[in-house]
Parts: sequence; C-alpha cells; structure tokens
Amino acid sequence: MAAATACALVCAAATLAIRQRRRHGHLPRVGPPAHAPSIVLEKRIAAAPAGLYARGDGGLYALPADAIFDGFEAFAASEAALAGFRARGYVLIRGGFTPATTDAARAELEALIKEKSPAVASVYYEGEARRLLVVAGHDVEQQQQQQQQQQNWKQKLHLGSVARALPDALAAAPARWKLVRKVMGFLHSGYPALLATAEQRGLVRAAEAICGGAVSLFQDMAMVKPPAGREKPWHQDHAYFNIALEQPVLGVWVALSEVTEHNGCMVVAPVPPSARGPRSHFMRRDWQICDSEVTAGRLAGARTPVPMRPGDVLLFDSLLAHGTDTNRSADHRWALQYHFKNAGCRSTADDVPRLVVFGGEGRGATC
Ligand SMILES: O=C(O)CCC(=O)C(=O)O
Repeated sequence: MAAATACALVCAAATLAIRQRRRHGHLPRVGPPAHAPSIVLEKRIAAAPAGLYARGDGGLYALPADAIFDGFEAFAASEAALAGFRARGYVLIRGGFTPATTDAARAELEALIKEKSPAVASVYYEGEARRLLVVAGHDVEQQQQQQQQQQNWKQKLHLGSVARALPDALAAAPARWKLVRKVMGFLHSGYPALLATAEQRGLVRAAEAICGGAVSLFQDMAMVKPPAGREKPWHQDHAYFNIALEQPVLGVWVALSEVTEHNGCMVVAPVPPSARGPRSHFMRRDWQICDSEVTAGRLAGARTPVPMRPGDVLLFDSLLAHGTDTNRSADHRWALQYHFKNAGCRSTADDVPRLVVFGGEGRGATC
C-alpha cells in the first residue's frame, strides 16, 4: 500500500512538471535517433486465411453513428464521447486534420522514404525487397537466414533481419521506396508538416482526456502500405509495449490517403471492456493473435472495417484487437500512427512481464 501511494505521488509530481512544461508549448516525445536508421527487411509471409478481415455478423457491427465525431472539437464538446470511447475502445474523428495539413504530410512522407539515409530510427521494407538482394550469384537472403538460426530467443522474436546500413543492392535500386512498409521515429527528420500532425492541439487534448492527464508521445510510425503490401495480422498494441496493463495507452491512426477495405483499412473488433483483456499472442506471420480466434468466436462476430478519408483519425485503446489486410489496389495506402501514454508513468526495458501476460506459448496456450 505504501509503495502504491509513493508511486502515485511520483506519477502526480511528474505529471505536474510536464503540465508546466506543456504550458510553454512542449510535448514530451521520443528524442532524435542516435545513429543512421536501422534497415529492417521483413520476412516474406504466407497469405492470411480467407475472410480474416471481412465484416463480422452481417454488418451488425457497422460503424455506429455515435462513434463518429466531426473534428476534435466535437469530440471534446460531447459529454458522452469519453464514455463511448471506453465502452467501444475506439472513436473515429472525421476531418481531424485539414486537407492542407494532410496533403503536406503525405508529400513529406513520400520525400522522406525516397531519401537514402533519412534521420529516422528505422525503415522497414516489405519481404519482397529481398529479391533485390540476390546479387551476382551471392544470396544475401540465405546468408541472413543462416545468421537468424544462430540467434537467441529475443533476437528471434524480431520480425525480420536488421542491418545497420542499406544493403548496396537496395541502395542502388531507385524504386526501392516502393517497397517501404513502415518508418519508425520520424519526428526529428526535418519535415515540419509531419511533425505538426503529432503536435496538433485537438489531438493532444483528446489524448490527455483519454490518458487522464498530461501525455507523452512515446512512439511515432508512418505506416505505408504499397500495392500488394503485406497484412498486419490481428493484435493488441499493448502486447508490443513494456507498460503496465493498467496504464491507459492511446493509439492514433491518421489516414493520409483514402483508405478502404480494398487497400488495407484498419479492421477493429470492438468488444465490451469486460471482454477486452490481454489476449495470447503467438509468433506466426507476426507477433499476433491466433487466426482461429478471429475467424470464429467473439472477435469474429465483432470485426468492423473502418474506411477513412484523408485527414480522418482513429483513436483506439491499446487493448482493442485490430489488423489490416494486404493492399489489393494499385496505389499506395498512406497513414501515420502515434502512441500516447500518461506522461507520469513509465515503460521499462524488461520484456519479461509483458511476455508473461501476452506470450501465448509461455502460458501453455495453443494456436
Ligand atoms: O497500418 C497498418 O497497416 C497497421 C498498423 C497497426 O495496426 C500497427 O502497427 O499496430
């Protein structure tokens, strides 16, 4: 009890200090990357089972009108908004960002992924990029697979192979940007319109309301899904964070282009808070919820695609199960994703408590 009180006092003091700094316009967020970006070559993954991202139960769970708000002001002004967010685990903010902001951010993102060494933490390439690495009879991919077999359990949890620099064959390919799937840690990359999306007042206020006080932005990612770009299997974001389960964590997904069921929109499975606890995750095509949990049972019935227009923003709870399908269109799907937590509370470097809660295999669960 004494320890809990001390923790509450420390969190409150930290929150107050951060609130004071925010009055001067400073939103705590991840620092600049300390080195050139890590280059992650994703694995090539098998196709998802048919229907994994289809609407559940004949449209029963189509987006309800009261989960949709016209702008952040409408969300802030509604008495019922927060209660609705907590009950469903998400809300959709239509037109959260203006067309001018959205267009500028998207143009900057496209410029960023064309750079050879942008000032970001990491750039992820689709597994398809591996075909560019078989150069002059020297199969880099096979070499990397051999290295992976010698890795320890923690390295094996990584979803692809990581290099410190762009492999020569990729650096020499002008169209390599077309295979970029994700960029992490772009806020210090010198692109003002991208940065502005993270600091938009309406967004930060909504995050503060949901996280119960001043917030810090602890993760920023650009989610680029090129034509044929891979699915992101079903998961709960909290399964990726070393943050105590009782801490509220807010996911923010911003559409920078038209996003549809055809090009890989977010598909969420809203269930009541009592059924929204941590789910077992398994290392399969990704660190993910077992497909069978989403093709049958409660999550299957609740599957709800969330098509969005450029500038729309999805706010979602880190325990809301969600995923995105392969991009079956001929065009890129562009999006940003942020995560906020209460600024007074910390994440740790220790993966073990998280794996105890979310790790299916360790808990003896099967998939
Ligand atoms: O943008 C996507 O395709 C999926 C994003 C997502 O759910 C995640 O990275 O947690």
